[in-house]
Amino acid sequence: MNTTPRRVEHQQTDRGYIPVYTTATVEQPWADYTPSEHEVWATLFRRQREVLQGRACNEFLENQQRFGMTPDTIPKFQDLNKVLKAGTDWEIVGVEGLLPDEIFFDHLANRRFPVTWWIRKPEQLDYLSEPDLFHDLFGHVPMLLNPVFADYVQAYGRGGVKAHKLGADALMNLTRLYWYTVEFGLINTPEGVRIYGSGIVSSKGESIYCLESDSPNRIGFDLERIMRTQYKIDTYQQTYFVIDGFQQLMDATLPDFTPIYARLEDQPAFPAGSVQQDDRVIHRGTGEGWVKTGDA
Ligand code: HBI
Ligand code: FE
Repeated sequence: MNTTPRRVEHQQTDRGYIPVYTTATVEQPWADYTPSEHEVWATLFRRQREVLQGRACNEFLENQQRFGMTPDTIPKFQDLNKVLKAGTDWEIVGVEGLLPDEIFFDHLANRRFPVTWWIRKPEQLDYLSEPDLFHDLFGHVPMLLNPVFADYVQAYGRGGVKAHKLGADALMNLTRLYWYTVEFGLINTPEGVRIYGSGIVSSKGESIYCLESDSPNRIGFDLERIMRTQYKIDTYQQTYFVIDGFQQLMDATLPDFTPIYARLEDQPAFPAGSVQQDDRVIHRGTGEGWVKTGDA
């Protein structure tokens, strides 16, 4: 099996130049993973399970354990799907990598989570610029066992289908919501601020940085604030938004976003690292020691 994914095109977006792969779903070629690929999984799995103790929220850690993922081998989508289907009626589908937005949204709206079948190379343990199996499986799939979060991701997908019809501005607003919640979200818990965002839990450096560095802002969740906030994909985040519970995410998606998008169209965007007057500031970032992804 040729484990080089089929790169079909690159797409210029406001976030940079990103690869977009074939849009079909694919079978996970499990028997073709090499010992070196299982080893990459093992190394990352052990490293992140350790770093996330006391940093990731309990919902993430406990749900991940319910899947029975181990460092021994790359999990089989089929096995995970038994747990996921029974738990929240979601399922994993194999994909080559990043999908065009509207196809990605359609999967989520139908409770299918696209998981990249290939895993990063040993020299990419700390960083790669696109989702791979480790990010998708280790990072995203556990939270889909949380009923409220599972419904939120579906609601996001439905919102995406709608936003895609409304146009580029609406889509940009909605994509920021995904970025600052599903990918880079933090949550307030009785034990302190914890991680639930997938982009963080799959990164050792950012798992430590987001909670322990003085550099980034940590600001209370606010839907419209997030929809106006720019983000970077190739650095650690300069701002993290902190929810008080997963129901807060679900509640935020209940209203129709159409009038919100219309209102936001006339308002300037906020730079990624800015602090605004009405922000519920949990930590005001110093902006110092700001890190390029993969440096730490
Ligand atoms: N495709 N496979 C995959 N995984 C993603 O996380 C993903 C995607 N396509 C688009 C995308 N994410 C984001 O731009 C969405 O928020 C729109
Ligand atoms: Fe992701």
